[in-house]
Amino acid sequence: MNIVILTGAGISAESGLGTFRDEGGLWSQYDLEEVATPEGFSRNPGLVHEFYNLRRANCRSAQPNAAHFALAELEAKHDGNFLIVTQNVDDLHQRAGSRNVLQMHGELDKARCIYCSSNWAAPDVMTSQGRCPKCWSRGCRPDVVWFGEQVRFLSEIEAAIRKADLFAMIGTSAQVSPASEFMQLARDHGADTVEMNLEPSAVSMTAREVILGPATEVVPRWVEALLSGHRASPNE
Ligand code: BJW
Repeated sequence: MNIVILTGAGISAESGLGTFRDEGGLWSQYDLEEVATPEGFSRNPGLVHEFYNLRRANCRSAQPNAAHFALAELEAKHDGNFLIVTQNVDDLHQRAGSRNVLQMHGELDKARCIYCSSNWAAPDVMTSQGRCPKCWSRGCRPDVVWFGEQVRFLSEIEAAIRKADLFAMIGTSAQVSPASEFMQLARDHGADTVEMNLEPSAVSMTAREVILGPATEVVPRWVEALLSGHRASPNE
């Protein structure tokens, strides 16, 4: 069986990392046009670096939770292809032990040169004055994907989804494309589709099964059922 899992900010919420669109989330504290677009970065790089420096510090002190660990266990015990596609820029899946992870919106722990595009390990405090270790320019930005920029690994992700027998989406509001289209793609290609979330997402109607609850409770339970063969089948 081929499994593809799509995760969003909700899976890391119980590790203490903020989501974006929930009440009190990051977009209620920061204007997304100012901190998550190339235009915002050109206008005020200092503000954007401050936003990401703070989130990087939070991420470095956060720990993976039971949902991240359950997915790592599923990957280790599953006989077949297994891929986690995450919209998250944190590294909590990898720190929980997951191996096959694609971070489609980039990585908080990396810096990128705006001139030559090379990337390197982010310092604790990044500024635009940081020098690129390759071309020595001063033009340092977080290695993340902002609105209007191309997401990473898209053809690889879509190919895996087309071959998936099971597609599960965890902790995302599915309001940002192209990730918001993955559930439909999986369904169109015959995969069983499951959503796990605190509340229904924008694409819940596309899922065969919607399991509501905190990720640290519902994901380990779902993984246990899957590994023991007790999961509800698509025809039940
Ligand atoms: C729990 C829980 C618990 C809580 N347990 N669950 C009009 C104008 C301009 C652009 C567009 C437009 N219309 C469409 C677009 C495209 C645009 C887009 O989709 N915009 C929409 C907002 C309308 N998309 C893009 O621009 C993308 N690129 C693109 O399309 O490129 C095309 C292109 C082609 C060729 C050349 C060039 C371009 C890029 C999108 C980049 C998104 N970037 C961000 C920031 C990344 C860096 C960072 O982290 O700062 O990614 S925005 C932000 O949203 C972040 C997230 O990954 C992403 C998704 O958020 P997520 O994960 O869903 O979080 P929330 O908060 O929304 O939801 C949390 C969920 O968890 C909720 O459901 C809760 O219920 C749940 N939850 N606690 C379980 N304990």
